[in-house]
Amino acid sequence: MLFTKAIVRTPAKSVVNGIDDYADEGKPDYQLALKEHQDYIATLSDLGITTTILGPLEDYPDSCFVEDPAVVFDNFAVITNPARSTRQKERDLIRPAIKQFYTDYQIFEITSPGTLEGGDVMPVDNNVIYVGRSARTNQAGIDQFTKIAAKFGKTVKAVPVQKVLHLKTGTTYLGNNKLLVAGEYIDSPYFKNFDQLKVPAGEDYAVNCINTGNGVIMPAGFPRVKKLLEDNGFTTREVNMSEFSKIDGGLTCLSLRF
Ligand code: CIR
Repeated sequence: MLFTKAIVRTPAKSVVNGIDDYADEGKPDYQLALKEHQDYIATLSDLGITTTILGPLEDYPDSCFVEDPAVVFDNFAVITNPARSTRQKERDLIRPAIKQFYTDYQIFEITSPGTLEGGDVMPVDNNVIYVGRSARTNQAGIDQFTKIAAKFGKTVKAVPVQKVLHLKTGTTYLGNNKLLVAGEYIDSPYFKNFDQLKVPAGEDYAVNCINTGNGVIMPAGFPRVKKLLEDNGFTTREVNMSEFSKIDGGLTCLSLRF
């Protein structure tokens, strides 16, 4: 197992108004989003992960994407500073959940003018963390995060994010030096030392998946990525993500995992 615990937040009815900067697939259906979210939790639980479920927040349409307002590690957590005004307060609303698992001495914060969202943070092995410099995460945020991570012996490497929302919208670390890459990260010099598993064009959305160590959770409906993962020795579990993908949400954004 690569992690044993997860925190998720039930989508609110307002999820239909989540930020949609990229997808252009219409608005999500709330009931179906709820069903997909329940299936997501059931899949985590089937794979042996203990999940804490937080209540919906009607005033915050994107608050089910708990990966963005915090970043969690074994021995410390960072409350981030989401860039978009409608998501800013999520940092205060995730804090009580983080406090259930970490002492005050283990909790750090990104503050303005720094912005950083968890979707841009991709830990790999050997205490290295890649952080995307994106529309949501700025250099000041990366600098603050770098100092916090250094206290715990971790090195940050910044990577530009040009065509997608977050770094992890374009790449997922699977462990054992294997990196699933799509779009702008295929053959990227930033990741030249990894064994790249290249996502075929047209299936980019499925690059965002979760290796639990006990099976890879991936979005349903991407047969070529499923085969790529299985050919590389991973077992896969599919979850429907149709409604979250309409508001630029991927599988990882729906949980904090530690
Ligand atoms: C947003 O634009 O902030 C949300 N609609 C989607 C957030 C996705 N989060 C992630 O990839 N970590």
